[in-house]
Amino acid sequence: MTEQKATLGVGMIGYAFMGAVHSHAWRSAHRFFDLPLTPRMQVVCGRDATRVAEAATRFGWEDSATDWRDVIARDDVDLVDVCTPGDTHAEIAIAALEAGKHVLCEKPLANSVAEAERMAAAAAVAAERGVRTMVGFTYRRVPAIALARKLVADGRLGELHHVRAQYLQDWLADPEAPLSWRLDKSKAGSGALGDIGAHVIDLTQHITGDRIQEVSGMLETFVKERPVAEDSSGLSATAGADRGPVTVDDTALFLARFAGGAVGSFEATRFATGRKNAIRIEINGSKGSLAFDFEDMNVLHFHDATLPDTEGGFRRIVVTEPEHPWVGGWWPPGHGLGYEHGFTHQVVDLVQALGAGTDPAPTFADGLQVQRVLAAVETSSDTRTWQEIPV
Ligand code: SOE
Repeated sequence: MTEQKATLGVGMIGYAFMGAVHSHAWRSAHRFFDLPLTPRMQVVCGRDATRVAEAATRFGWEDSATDWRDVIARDDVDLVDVCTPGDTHAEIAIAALEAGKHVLCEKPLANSVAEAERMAAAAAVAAERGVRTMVGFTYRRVPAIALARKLVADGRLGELHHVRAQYLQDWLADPEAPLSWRLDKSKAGSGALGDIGAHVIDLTQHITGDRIQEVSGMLETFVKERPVAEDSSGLSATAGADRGPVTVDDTALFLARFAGGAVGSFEATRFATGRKNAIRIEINGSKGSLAFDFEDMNVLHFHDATLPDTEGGFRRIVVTEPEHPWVGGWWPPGHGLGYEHGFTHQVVDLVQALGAGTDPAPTFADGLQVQRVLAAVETSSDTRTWQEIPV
């Protein structure tokens, strides 16, 4: 008779793309990894009662709700998973923490530094009561990224000189692609900068173990207005109009100095025609370099500069051995993982931290630091000046 494990009641707010992939993670984590608590998918919440009930059935949630306050009030919910647009992260997460619920919040943490500061403060108070928080920077949980971080930590790259990071998508390159909440500053806070730039800011700091100290940025909006989609309720577009303004950046580029001395170049765009979800990172150090592209996510390229040039060049490491982080829970070597596995690994690490009574990473404080970098890039672009990141 297997021991009956304690359960972790989960309530998820939002059921679109992030809701779908988070649902997959809540369904799969304890079926492939030994966890101290068994997640129980109690309730999913969304504004449209019919559509959220359909989502509950489709994604495996026991119940559905239309008001996130009802989710937070439930005794069978121990953790609230915030999968909504950024304009609601602060209100929902802070209320959930104050109600004693653990919180997993999608990235970026908030739409402003002020909101992120309030969330981090609430998280610090909640942690004193054993209530934990995590921000959903899931690309940290790609095995090849974990290997990259280990190579740097083990000194295999030596002194770091260059950090080169791009996040390239092209789903907005069509000027007739309709307005969505990701193009509305009041909902998303920023465009490519916060949506995907946040990922490469977190990733490069995670891999290097270093922090960005100052930035010089440039934001650009290529397409200033777009067609209004049918379900564009609440967006900035004038009610009844057939076109509305794009109020965020289409692309963000910035230079960075890391505290440890490395220099960085960053690019985040949703107009890189032909690039679908290309997170490209290359780090050059005195003893070696590494290179990664999410569009080939099971591979890490490593150049050992301590070898003679006749034996040099980048080696292609297929990161699918059971000894690589999280891989042992899945398939034999060479079978590969996908986008959704990072979300399952996120749940695995979150639940293991909850079981151990420790703070999951990245914390809300980490999310606040990323928010400060985002804000510094925006200020730099507006003022054409270098901006320091307040510690
Ligand atoms: C859209 O750019 C998006 O869905 C991001 O919001 C996600 O964080 C990223 O994982 C995939 O692309």
